[in-house]
Amino acid sequence: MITLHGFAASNYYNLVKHVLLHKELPFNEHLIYNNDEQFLAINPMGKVPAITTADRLNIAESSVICDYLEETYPSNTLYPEDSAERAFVRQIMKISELYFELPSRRLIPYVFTGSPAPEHVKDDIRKLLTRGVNALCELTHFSPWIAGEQFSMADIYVYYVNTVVNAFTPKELNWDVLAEIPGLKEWQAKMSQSTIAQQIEADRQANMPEFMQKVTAQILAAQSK
Ligand SMILES: N[C@@H](CCC(=O)N[C@@H](CS)C(=O)NCC(=O)O)C(=O)O
Repeated sequence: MITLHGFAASNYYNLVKHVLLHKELPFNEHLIYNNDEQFLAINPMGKVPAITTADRLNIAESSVICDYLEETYPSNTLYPEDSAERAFVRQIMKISELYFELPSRRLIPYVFTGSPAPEHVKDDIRKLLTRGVNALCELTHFSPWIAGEQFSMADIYVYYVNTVVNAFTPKELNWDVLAEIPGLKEWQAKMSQSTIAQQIEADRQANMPEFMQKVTAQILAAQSK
């Protein structure tokens, strides 16, 4: 059976979990945090999530795990058959990772330490997000799914990326980034209503107090050095 390693407060963890649930694959959840030494043996990068496959192979990087799951378990498919259409789905995922997720994530340390991000950092982040907004305005369809008629990996991927964008940019940048893309907020709301997304959200909320405790302890330890 597949084991999913990580914690439910992580949006990357949750997007992989959503794929596993969508594909109706049996899996165990192994609760482990990045700073646990034991985790480095599973993922040398120390980043959540990772999976251990039924064949005892460890795989990390969420998009790589998504591809592995699709290729190994093609039922309830999440990529179009046509290679050009598949590339289009992956293009949307990659742009949302590079230009939405990663810039938004740069705000996290400032949020947790309570110190405001310097203006030059905010400017850098705004520039990257603007490129992402422009590209996603061109590429997304919401007809009814993000890449067109077929529900795809991009729907799951971008939905969980957007949870991070939405958690930090409105407050820290005073900018509702998601509202810039026509149709995106309505689609995000629809995605959040699925049974799978609701289960994942309940699990995320249950994990939040412990996650916050861990993060606070890490910050205090770093400050006392
Ligand atoms: N590129 C990785 C990013 C995963 C990631 O950044 N996960 C966060 C948790 S949400 C993490 O492990 N952060 C700790 C760190 O960056 O060292 C992926 O797609 O899986």
